[in-house]
Amino acid sequence: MEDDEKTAMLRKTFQMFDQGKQGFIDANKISTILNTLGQNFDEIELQAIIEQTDEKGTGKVNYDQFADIVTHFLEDEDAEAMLKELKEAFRLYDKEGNGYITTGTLREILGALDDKLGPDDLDGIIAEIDTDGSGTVDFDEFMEMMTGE
Ligand SMILES: [Ca+2]
Repeated sequence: MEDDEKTAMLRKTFQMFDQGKQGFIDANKISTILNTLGQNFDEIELQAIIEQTDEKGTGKVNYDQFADIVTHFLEDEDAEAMLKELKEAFRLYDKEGNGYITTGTLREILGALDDKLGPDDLDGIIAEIDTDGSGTVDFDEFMEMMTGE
């Protein structure tokens, strides 16, 4: 991610959570935000960084503090690289560029990956992956399948 993109994304996220437009958000919302961003983080490390940043222990952070905290975790290049790989893998299966993979295609992929899986096993796995039961797997569902998050 370019720095400009990163800043724009952080601003947007901050504004989304600063619903009262007060210029600060609750520090305890940051773990939810990191989850929303699909960012891996260590809860203890996060708390330590929040405490460092929110020196007075107000439980709130302004945008600059928020950006510092989140950027600390976004610097995890491994996670970024993984997301890129996942997107490429998804594109490979989503040959027509529909933005989803049908569960039929997924069934073929899983069957090819593990020939010990029977039809019932595949049904169970697919029901777990296609969490909204739409009969298609979008990128979010695909990512969940691949990362277990
Ligand atoms: Ca779905």
